[in-house]
Amino acid sequence: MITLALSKGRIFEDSLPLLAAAGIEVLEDPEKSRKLIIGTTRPDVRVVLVRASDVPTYVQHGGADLGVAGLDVLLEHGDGLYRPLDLRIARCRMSVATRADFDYASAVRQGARIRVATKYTQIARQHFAAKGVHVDLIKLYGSMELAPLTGLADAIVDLVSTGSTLKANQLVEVEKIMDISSRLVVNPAALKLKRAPLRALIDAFEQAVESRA
Ligand code: PRT
Ligand code: MG
Repeated sequence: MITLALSKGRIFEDSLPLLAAAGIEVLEDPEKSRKLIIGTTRPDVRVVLVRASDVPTYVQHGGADLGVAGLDVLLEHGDGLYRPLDLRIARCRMSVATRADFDYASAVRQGARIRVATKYTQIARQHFAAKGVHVDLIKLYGSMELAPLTGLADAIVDLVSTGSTLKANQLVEVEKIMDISSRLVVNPAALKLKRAPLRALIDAFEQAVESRA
């Protein structure tokens, strides 16, 4: 049995065409069913539904053989996973945003200090360290846009797609940190034990990604 970890929502939706290209259809709609384990048209392949940020944990510890997770989630999780493929789905960017009246250029000159609220503390720490800026990180789990508006922080580091969330909260994107997309991650031990079927699945995904490029 091959177990694939996906999260509900955009990653699940965007993974369906890739699965279809590999000849796999899921037998249930996670938005309608409450089931967490979903069968597929391939009797030896099943999908487990987990929180987006739990996908690396499932794959690393063998709760799933492979999974799909955003680069943001993977960078925050750290090492320990084989990452064979950029699936180019669920694309967005990681950016710094501030209030329009905040002087970001001065705040990030060498040796300055800035207060940054984010869910992505590893990415933010690394980004400001590389610029030589001292950063006071404030860890949040959601509604990050509120932080600069309430004076909790000078800036936020968050994912941006259309930009409408920032705009609705009168924030401006002042710096792009990196482009983000979702990656296929594989448990290294599973790749040894189930080499042939996993390799075939990875190759099918790869071909599907290439043909969509
Ligand atoms: O929701 P939950 O807490 O369970 O987990 P999650 O938020 O991590 O899951 P989900 O499904 O929302 O996101 C899964 C992955 O999709 C992320 O890890 C990203 O790699 C990717 N992705 C792509 C995004 C976006 N686009 C995105 N726009 N993840 C989140 N957003 C959010 C962003 O945080 C911000 O709040 O959408 C808002 C901005 O969108 P715009 O269009 O207004 O700019
Ligand atoms: Mg979400």
